[in-house]
Amino acid sequence: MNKEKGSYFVLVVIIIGMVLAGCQSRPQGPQINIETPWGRPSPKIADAGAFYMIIRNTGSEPDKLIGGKSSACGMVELHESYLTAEGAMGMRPVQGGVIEVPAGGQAELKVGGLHIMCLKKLVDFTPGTKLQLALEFEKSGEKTVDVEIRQP
Ligand SMILES: [Cu+2]
Repeated sequence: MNKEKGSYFVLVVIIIGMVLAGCQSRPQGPQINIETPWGRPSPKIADAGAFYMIIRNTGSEPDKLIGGKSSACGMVELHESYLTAEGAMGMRPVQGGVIEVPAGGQAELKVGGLHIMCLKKLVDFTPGTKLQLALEFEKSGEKTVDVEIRQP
């Protein structure tokens, strides 16, 4: 490639890059991605288990997690942890019944905080296995993820 052709080539690459960058502007509406869904191991006899994950929204509008279901759980609830009047750690269904996922932000579901509660467990939570969990979002609809059972 001679020098003139070389600079022409660079210019074309820059223009293509600019066009592609333009396409990557924020998508309209919410854009939900679920990262590292996991749950702690426990035997089937333990009645409840919790699922944790990061729910990221790269879209231009907020969304809300409104519920979930799994064949591994008789019932799924959205929970938050809180400090009881006695100073102990308790948990309860989230107030308002939803978990907000802000536009361009995230909801972090973690040990000691927000989590998805698997009640009336139907299976062993064996380390290394993956459980299907369907999450229901107000605007984005249903998103199914594989929850990995592992140590924290
Ligand atoms: Cu809970």
